[in-house]
Amino acid sequence: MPFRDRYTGLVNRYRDHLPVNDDTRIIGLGEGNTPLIRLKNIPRTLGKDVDIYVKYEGLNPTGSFKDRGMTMAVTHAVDEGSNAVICASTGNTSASAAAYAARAGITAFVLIPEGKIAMGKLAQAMMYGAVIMQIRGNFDQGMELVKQVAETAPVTIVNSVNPYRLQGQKTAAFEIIEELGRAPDYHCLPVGNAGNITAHWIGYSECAATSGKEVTRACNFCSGQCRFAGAVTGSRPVMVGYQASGSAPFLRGGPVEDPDTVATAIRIGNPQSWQQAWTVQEESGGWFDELEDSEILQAQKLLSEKEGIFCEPASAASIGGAMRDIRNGRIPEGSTVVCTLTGNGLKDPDTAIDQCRDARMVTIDAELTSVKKAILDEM
Ligand code: AN7
Repeated sequence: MPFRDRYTGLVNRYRDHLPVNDDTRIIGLGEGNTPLIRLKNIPRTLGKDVDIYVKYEGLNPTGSFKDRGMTMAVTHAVDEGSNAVICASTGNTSASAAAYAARAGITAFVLIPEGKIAMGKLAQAMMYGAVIMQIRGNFDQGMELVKQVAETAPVTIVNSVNPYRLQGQKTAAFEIIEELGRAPDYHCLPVGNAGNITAHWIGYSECAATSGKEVTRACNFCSGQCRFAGAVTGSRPVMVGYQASGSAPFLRGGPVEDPDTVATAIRIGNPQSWQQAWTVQEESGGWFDELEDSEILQAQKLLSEKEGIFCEPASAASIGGAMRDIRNGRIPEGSTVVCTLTGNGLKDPDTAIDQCRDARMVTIDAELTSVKKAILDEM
């Protein structure tokens, strides 16, 4: 492959569909282009005729889908002359903001809830050199503080309230359509702030526009002039959002005061894209549902064990929810389903090890007979 054609990230790949011009300095780390993996073993256990694909966003540069949005948000912040970005975060946004800020040579300020973010994410924010503010409070309180401080301080917010974030994240829908040759019938995602489900809907809607079907929300940056160059599709998926029961404002019909869940990434009680998410649900004919922590962890383990794919707990809500809705027929047989695995399992080793107390692990002497015996015992 000629050097100029190598993959350098989603902004270059989808340049014509993103708010950049020819001389924009792109802050990128090769994000996007993540695998869409067809599940082999789980569908068989469901006893239903469905095609399930997972979009493994945990393989982005910092291990989550946030990188798609962050390359766009930080590119734009730098383009505007900003020297610092700020975010509140349950973990992944802070890791991503820190990495892209490092790449750009600017400062990242991150507000995280003390004691409630997964260890891998904290390690990332520290390593990338962010200024970390652990708050004695939750994500929602951090978010309010960030919005207030950004009114006067010279910092650019890179949470998903920044519209450039959603522009970057919409490219996941482009990739799925290119690979499947059409939109899936159902697209299932874990929902926290609801930025990602909104971004996917923007992406699918822009693709649908290319075949001349009615589209209700055009690209904000090109007034609907863009023409998606990939596979042509007139259809859009039904969008399904899953939340953790202890942190499920979309199921309760309003903000949750004190959200709690093992899936700390989606420990969010006051979603920033509240209205947009309801619009997505209405326009796509989709729904929200909730999973208990135990169901989330079960799905995470099942996906690892049966398919060799390790995602973080929050991400597993998508596959856990989809499995339930396939079993009960809400997602009918014959459907093609895509589940977004938003973050890498390595982000949260503590939760993983905690639930593997029955792991097949023995401690033995460093000698051949012991190894042989262990093999025979486990066969
Ligand atoms: C793995 O990092 O909000 O519904 O501050 O990390 O777009 O909020 C993370 C969210 C799903 C929810 N899965 O996405 C943060 C943060 C993972 C996540 C979500 C998040 P949105």
